[in-house]
Amino acid sequence: MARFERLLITGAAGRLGTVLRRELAPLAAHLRLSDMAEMAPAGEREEIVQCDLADKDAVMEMTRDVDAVVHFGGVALEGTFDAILSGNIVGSYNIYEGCRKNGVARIVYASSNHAVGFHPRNAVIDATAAHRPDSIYGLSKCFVEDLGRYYFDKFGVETVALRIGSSFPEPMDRRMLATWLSFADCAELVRRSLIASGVGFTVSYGSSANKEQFWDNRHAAHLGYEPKDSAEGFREKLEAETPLPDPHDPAVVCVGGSFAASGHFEDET
Ligand code: NAI
Ligand code: 15L
Repeated sequence: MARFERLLITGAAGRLGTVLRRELAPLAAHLRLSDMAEMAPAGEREEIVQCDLADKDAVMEMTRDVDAVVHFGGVALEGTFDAILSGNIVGSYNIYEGCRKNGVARIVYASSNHAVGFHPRNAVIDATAAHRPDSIYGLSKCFVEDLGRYYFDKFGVETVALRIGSSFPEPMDRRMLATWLSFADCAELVRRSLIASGVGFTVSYGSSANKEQFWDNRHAAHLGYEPKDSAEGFREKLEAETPLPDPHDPAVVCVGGSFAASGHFEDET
């Protein structure tokens, strides 16, 4: 049975947005789907809003009459400061303002492991770990997490910030043996983040039930998320395909992998 009258999903044309469009449909009487890219046409009980998150007026309108926002839109990789400023920082500010002014109760935000990407993997961090962004992209995730904290403390708008590891059809390298989040587990984590009561401001890591883990998710136990998949079944294949890495390489030492090891994006382009 639908628990929400209307849910807004941003980034609905993207990799994870496409999964969530399908998987969250039973939760809501209406899904409002937004992206600046073109999407498959609206099905029954769907509404399409094609706009740039940096367009304040469009976002204000789009957040009207929704119960909760699943905010997955934005630049999903390292990029230029201007692109990240517009898509992630201005865009997310517009979402939070729209929610505050339109009385939206909760935002489930796609943060990233890159908000804490400079922590060493062997430290097994939890949700209280300090921000240690590994990129301008990671910095934008730190900003939006703090935006969520601020909007809850001051205005009571709830946030679940999901520090997603690596959500792809399957793990693609050795690091993802720890960071992989299957699409099914990702959808379940978002579903739990939407329906759990009294989340306030919660940070949850997002990975499947992988044998290897870089983080301890006990502070998000109240969400009731129980991952079902595991990267372990891919280990043999991945280890056979990829050479043993240099254990001192920052890409191996740090949670954020190659994001931590690479230089400043704008110097390299
Ligand atoms: P994606 O790139 O496939 O989807 C992002 C969507 O946002 C795209 O459809 C894009 O058109 C849209 N978008 C970008 N800038 C926009 C703007 N200014 N206005 C409106 N729409 C805009 O990426 P993916 O993998 O689906 O990721 C979704 C979210 O999850 C992103 O916020 C990403 O940072 C986050 N995430 C994803 C991880 C993964 O492993 N897939 C890991 C950690 C975080
Ligand atoms: C992310 O935040 C990115 O959106 C995704 O493309 C992957 O790079 C992922 O992190 C990761 O760390 O594997």
